[in-house]
Amino acid sequence: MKKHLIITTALLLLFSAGSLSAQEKNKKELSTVKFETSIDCENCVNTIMKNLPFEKGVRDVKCDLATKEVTVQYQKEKTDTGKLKRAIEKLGYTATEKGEKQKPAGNKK
Ligand SMILES: [Cu+2]
Repeated sequence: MKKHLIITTALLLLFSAGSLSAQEKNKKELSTVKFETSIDCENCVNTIMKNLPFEKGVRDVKCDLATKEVTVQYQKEKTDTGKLKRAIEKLGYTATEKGEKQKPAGNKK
């Protein structure tokens, strides 16, 4: 009886460890890219915010009017910075990649 309990506990531990590493993996596949764009007013921001989040693989979009930067969090396996750049250009703005930042788990910051 006691042995059975130990096995059940071990299985439960194994299961939760498995789902944890799956979450960890998902996090690793997310990347963030910053574009310097030609947005110059609230309307531009609205246009970006209304359209860009619907691009394939886009998880999060942030616009900063002061710096004209558009920050996009995306899934690496579904899109890439070139496609995101074209997506912004399709909306009528210029977009220059400011550098790709990976977000691995446990990054110092
Ligand atoms: Cu504008």
